[in-house]
Amino acid sequence: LKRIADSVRTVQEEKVPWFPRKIRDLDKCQLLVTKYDPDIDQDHPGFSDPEYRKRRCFIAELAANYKEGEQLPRVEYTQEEVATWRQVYQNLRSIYPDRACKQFLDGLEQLERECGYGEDSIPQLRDVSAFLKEKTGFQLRPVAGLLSARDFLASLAFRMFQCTQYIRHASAPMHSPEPDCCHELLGHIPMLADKEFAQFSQEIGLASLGASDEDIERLSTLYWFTVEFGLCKQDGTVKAYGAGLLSSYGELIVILILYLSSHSVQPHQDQTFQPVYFVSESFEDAKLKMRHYSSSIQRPFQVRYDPFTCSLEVLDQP
Ligand code: HBI
Ligand code: FE
Repeated sequence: LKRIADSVRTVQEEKVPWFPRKIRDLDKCQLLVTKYDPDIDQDHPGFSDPEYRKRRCFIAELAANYKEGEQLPRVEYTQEEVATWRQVYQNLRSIYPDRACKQFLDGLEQLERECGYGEDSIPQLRDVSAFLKEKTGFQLRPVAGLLSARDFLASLAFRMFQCTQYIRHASAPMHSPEPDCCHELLGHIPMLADKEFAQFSQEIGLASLGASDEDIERLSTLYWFTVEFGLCKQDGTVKAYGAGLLSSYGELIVILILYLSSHSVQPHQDQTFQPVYFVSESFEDAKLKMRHYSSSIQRPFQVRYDPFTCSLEVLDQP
């Protein structure tokens, strides 16, 4: 009998994983995944560069010490770091008009006009966060590296985007296995200046709160094939809106050749180029499909975001 009672309790306790209710709770959503860490991964371009690893520790520390509501830390970037940024910026910027979707180009142009985006300096999270807050209500907070999917998605529910602040190693400017500031600032931020996309992102986040591990895995796959590697049809051709594409020169060049290969969802692999892409008929279409999917997630409660207090109302909780 005791054993039955114990197992009943376990089932009830496991039913709803903890999730943040107010924006300050995001201080507790900082679980990192270390799979591409330059201190651990021997294939990381910075693995045998002690200077680089020291720099990464310094910037990681800034993120680890950050608490919600504080001013976002500024980083004084070195000449070498700015040179890497310049190379990435110039290369990508030259092919965006051809390869990126309208919403992205529009966001990037606004960032260049109003937020100091350009090849000469790496934008500071503080400035970018203030810019986004005015456009779509999204804000940034610093994160030390690749975040667990659950914590990453949960922050989107609050229109908070967790942003890395270090830059990739100078020896490999064209592709990075982990997110870095080129990926965030060039790949993600221009899209987050679009109202519709911001809404889409928050909805994925809301769907993830308190979801089971299996559902997090599925939402994460959905995120991967849309927000990270999504393509959409525009003006009779295929354009990129996924941040993984828009921050990787090589990938952005080859997608138009590869996308014909398949349209189906497959387990992702992020070490080399994506073998499979997902093309939506339109951006709107991707949003509807995501909504349809997330409404199928079973939860014993509903969440409603209150934009006045930046907190969640949880309804029907047992
Ligand atoms: N962490 N820092 C960071 N940046 C991301 O873009 C990111 C992440 N963790 C997970 C993630 N993206 C997604 O690919 C999904 O797993 C949710
Ligand atoms: Fe990303």
